[in-house]
Amino acid sequence: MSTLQWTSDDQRAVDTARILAADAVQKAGNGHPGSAISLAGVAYLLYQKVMNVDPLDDKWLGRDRFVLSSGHASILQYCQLYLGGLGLELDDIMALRTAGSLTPGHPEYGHTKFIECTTGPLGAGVSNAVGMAMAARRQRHLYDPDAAGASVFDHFVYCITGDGCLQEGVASEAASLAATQRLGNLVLIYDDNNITIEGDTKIAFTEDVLARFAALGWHTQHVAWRKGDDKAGYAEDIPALYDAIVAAQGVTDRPSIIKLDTVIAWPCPTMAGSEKTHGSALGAAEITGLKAALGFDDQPFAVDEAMVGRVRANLAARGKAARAAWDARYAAWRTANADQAALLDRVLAKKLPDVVWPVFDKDTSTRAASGAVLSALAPQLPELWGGSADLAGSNDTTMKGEPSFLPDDRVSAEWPGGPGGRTLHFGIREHAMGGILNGINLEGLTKAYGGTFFVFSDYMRGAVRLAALMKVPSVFVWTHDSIGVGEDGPTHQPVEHLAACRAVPGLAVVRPMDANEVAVAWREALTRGDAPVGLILTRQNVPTVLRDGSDGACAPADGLAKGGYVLREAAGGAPKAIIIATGSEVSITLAAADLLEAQGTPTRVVSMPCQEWFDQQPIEYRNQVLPPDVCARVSVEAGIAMGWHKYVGDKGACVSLEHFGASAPGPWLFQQCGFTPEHVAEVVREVLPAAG
Ligand SMILES: Cc1ncc(C[n+]2csc(CCOP(=O)(O)OP(=O)(O)O)c2C)c(N)n1
Ligand SMILES: [Mg+2]
Repeated sequence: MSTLQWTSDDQRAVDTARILAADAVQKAGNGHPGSAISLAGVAYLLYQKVMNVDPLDDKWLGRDRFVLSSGHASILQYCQLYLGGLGLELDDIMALRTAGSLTPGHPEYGHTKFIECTTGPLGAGVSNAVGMAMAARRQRHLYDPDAAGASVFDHFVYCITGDGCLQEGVASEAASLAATQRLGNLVLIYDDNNITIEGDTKIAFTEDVLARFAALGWHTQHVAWRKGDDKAGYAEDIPALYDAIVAAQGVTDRPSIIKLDTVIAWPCPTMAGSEKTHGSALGAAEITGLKAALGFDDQPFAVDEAMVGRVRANLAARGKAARAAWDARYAAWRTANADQAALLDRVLAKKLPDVVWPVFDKDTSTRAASGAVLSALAPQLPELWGGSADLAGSNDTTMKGEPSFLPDDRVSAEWPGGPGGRTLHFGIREHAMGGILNGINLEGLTKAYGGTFFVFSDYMRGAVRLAALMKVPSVFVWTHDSIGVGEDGPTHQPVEHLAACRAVPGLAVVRPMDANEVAVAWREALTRGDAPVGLILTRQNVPTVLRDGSDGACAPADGLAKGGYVLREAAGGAPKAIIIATGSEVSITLAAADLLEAQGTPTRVVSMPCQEWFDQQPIEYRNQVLPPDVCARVSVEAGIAMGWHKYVGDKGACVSLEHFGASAPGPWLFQQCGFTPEHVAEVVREVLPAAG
């Protein structure tokens, strides 16, 4: 027998959520009412009976997390935020999908309170939820290492997905890793309604989803509200679902999936089960029928406010009790764990301690420098953790000597560790890695980075874009950043990737020129905290330039923080030409400037590791670095020129790479493709006459 208490108010609230979904979409003239109507009971059950939620504090550390991976059904979540008194009112529901409303077409993190994650690109939410579940485990081990039994840092992550999410590769990638990681705090509810936009899923999706998840290593349950294809026998058995959720909570060595067979838009009188309800308003007649079936007046937004008040009061009381119990445990935890409490306060304040940053004087690849920085940070920033998509050695993402984040039975001789470890192993799953990093960083009590070859940033682009949209400070470590990769050839040599990444609004693309710029790049990535950062690093060694203030030395690497800076001034201080370069091309550019200087052309070299940060500087600074009257400007970057013209101007030129690379030694390719001091100097000489 289920222990679920379910009153007539509960049922009325669920039915209210259904008619609100129908009315809101009808008023907007567009939207996704179907699964919002049929899943109203599921969402209500989670918010009102299952999850720990404090309506007074959307940032409560003890809260359970909810991710609506089927983001198109945003009105499903908005109705629960309204019914629960979680920051939305009826006016917000009425303003669905209108400009400036708190109820945009898909849930947006940072815009609407109690939305934990921006969703909409199908499958991504599953990877975010997996990341949150991983973060919860590490947070517990980091902040409450001695916890025996429950910790204040424990919480569950609940995720609703549909057919769409589970067709997407990213969900499978993440689900596979979730099982390997034995994420007992993750519960996925799969709305198996056999419907996507093109209709019956049998045309494209015929696998046994539960068998797949069982094979991955998940705990699986099946709750059949629909009996086969028979809509007539449909029974929305909320207690059965509740019991399955309770059972899922009890399974702590594996993530849980509950396959819930539903009929989309049930109980609409004629359209239930139809794909037409997925993404269009139902029409007045159908809504009249729905309201009649549910016993509502035939008026838009006919809400029983007294009932809503009681439902809100229930959730408030439940939240208050949960909060009070948690607050007492939290206070005890703070007393018993003063160091961890200080760490938590610092991390919540988004501050770094006084970090000792490494200083480099030997030539090295920028990826190796990044690895050295991470190892230096390991003891200083306990909140920092990360790993790679099976390229740890290549990406230099491992902090030396740190344990792996693995269940006890998954550690290997090569990778010792445990459930509270620090080195992440994403496997070869770049897209899921991106989503998981976002999920971890959304949880907010640790900072996570992840690496792969830069060329495979394509595979994770969806997650990178969502990180930028959410302003989540994930750090993407992308090594092997150009034709300098060499013999692996064009499949592994990024060409258009710098431009492609710079095209993502809000993503900072940082390509340091040497080891000391790498250290500053990490400092900036970890201190800014309001946007994702891609660190673009070389495979091959590059010179570590002298910055000791001596004659002819380069400027301090701190200039990287401004995105671009005068690395070496022209002799005499009045440049006739400016060469702007990034990463491994900067040292070539310095040599080119030497040639030009020797021939009597005073040449300034600008290191521009991050266009985005440079563009944020005041115009006075930008004009100092790139004086408008010096028009002989050349950019040098081993990638397509797209994006450089705004810096070099009409009279300038770009030394770039407009075609794929080839399988050959990196130095040979640099030579062949014109990335030599001689060629760069020649291009500068070509632009000099026209530039005046
Ligand atoms: C990555 C991605 N591809 C395509 C879409 C467009 N799209 C939105 S919903 C949807 C169908 C989703 O079906 P399902 O998850 O079963 O939702 P239901 O119709 O049952 O509500 C599609 C293709 C998307 N949002 N994201
Ligand atoms: Mg569906």
